[in-house]
Amino acid sequence: MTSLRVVYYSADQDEDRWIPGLQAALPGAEVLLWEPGASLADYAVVWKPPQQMLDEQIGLKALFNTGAGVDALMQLRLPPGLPVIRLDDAGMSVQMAEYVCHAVIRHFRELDGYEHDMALGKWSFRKPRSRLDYPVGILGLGVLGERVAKAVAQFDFPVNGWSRSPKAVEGVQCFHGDAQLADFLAASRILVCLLPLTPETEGIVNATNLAHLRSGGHIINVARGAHVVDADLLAAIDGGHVAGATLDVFRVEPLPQGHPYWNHPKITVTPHTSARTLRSESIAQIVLKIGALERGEAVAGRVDAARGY
Ligand code: NDP
Ligand code: OXD
Repeated sequence: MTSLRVVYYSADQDEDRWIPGLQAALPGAEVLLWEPGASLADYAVVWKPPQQMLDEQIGLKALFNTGAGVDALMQLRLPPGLPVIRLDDAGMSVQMAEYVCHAVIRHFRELDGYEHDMALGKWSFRKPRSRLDYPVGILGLGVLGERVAKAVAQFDFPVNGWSRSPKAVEGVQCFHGDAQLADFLAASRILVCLLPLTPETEGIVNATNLAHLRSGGHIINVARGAHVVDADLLAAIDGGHVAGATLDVFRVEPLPQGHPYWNHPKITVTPHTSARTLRSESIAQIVLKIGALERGEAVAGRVDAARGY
């Protein structure tokens, strides 16, 4: 691939690792850090770029997002028709499956309670629970949600999934569309959010929807903080309808000091780490897709700007 130019920009300022990786995988291409006034490039590889980059880079053939979620990009004015391509798994789905299965099992097996007892030197048993009483509902049955649903089903939990369009996933009871959301929730006790953040999904974990869930369950948010109405989740936990939550993503990140989630005894927080972007897998995927685009082929992971994901 000679004479191609690729610009890289990440709000995480990790160009020292990405640019040499991209350059090594694209010998013959020129890979450079985007700065105001940078030369026009054929492709951009970005995470949370500034509007100025999109306004200046008027020669792009495609824009690659170094994450699965494109909500930050969708806030910007993108050149009409510019293909935006998200990471398509690239090693994320197995991480998400590990994280969610861990959180589901920790709640179902009451491992927090045992840990507490052990710390007190108390050797006592809790009555085993039935998996049938702990159906797990996954909001979003995309690349990550489907993998998570199948992983949870491996442990014999009943699994429900909710998506925008109808789906058939083996071992998963599939619901779709707004009209089936209440039925999906009523059939679930543990709720996992793996939706993209769009105007339709923002605030979906709210008082009304939480009230539809079977009581005594657990909320796992691994998508975006703005999916959850924080005050409603806290009220549902403090009121006893929801037993607790495992939260990896927040409206403001890092989670501000003093936020009620930090020290809540029924809430576990982690620092947006449930599925990390793996650099070498991601670079390999992006480079393969640049090659496909140069040959005029279609690539997976193309974002539909009208849908917002
Ligand atoms: P996908 O685009 O592959 O899947 C999204 C799913 O959500 C699809 O099943 C889609 O339905 C469904 N969906 C979207 N909008 C609606 C709606 N209005 N009503 C019902 N269902 C809807 O995304 P991924 O699985 O790859 O990723 C999901 C999200 O996970 C990302 O957008 C990102 O925010 C988050 N993420 C978090 C990470 C972390 O570390 N915490 C890491 C990576 C991603 P349909 O299938 O019908 O289109
Ligand atoms: C992503 C993320 O969307 O890291 O990829 O959250």
